[in-house]
Amino acid sequence: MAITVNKDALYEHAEDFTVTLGNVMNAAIGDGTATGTITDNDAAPTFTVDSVSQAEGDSGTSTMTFTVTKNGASGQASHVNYATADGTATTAQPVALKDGIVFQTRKGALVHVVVR
Ligand SMILES: [Ca+2]
Ligand SMILES: [Ca+2]
Repeated sequence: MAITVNKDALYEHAEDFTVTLGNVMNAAIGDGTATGTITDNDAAPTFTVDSVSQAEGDSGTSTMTFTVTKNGASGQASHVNYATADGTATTAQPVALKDGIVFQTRKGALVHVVVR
């Protein structure tokens, strides 16, 4: 027997199905069940984040927004963590750094991460 497999370009888990023998005539069924497994051959999507430059201002606080993009098609949800680290701007200076926020996105979605 031949089973048709539909190809796609989505990153996804392996998928399986069952084949079962039945309605036997003049014989008996021994092991009459089999599993077909379709393993995925597509690359996992990637996350990218763009650098941001913003004027400081003279008083109060402002928000700096970093855009994280998920690149590539996927048949499943993905998530990524982010962390900030001191550079020449540190937590002792006007920029208060923050980390540990998890965001989740599905294929093609854009997520804006706000660092306060
Ligand atoms: Ca494929
Ligand atoms: Ca696939």
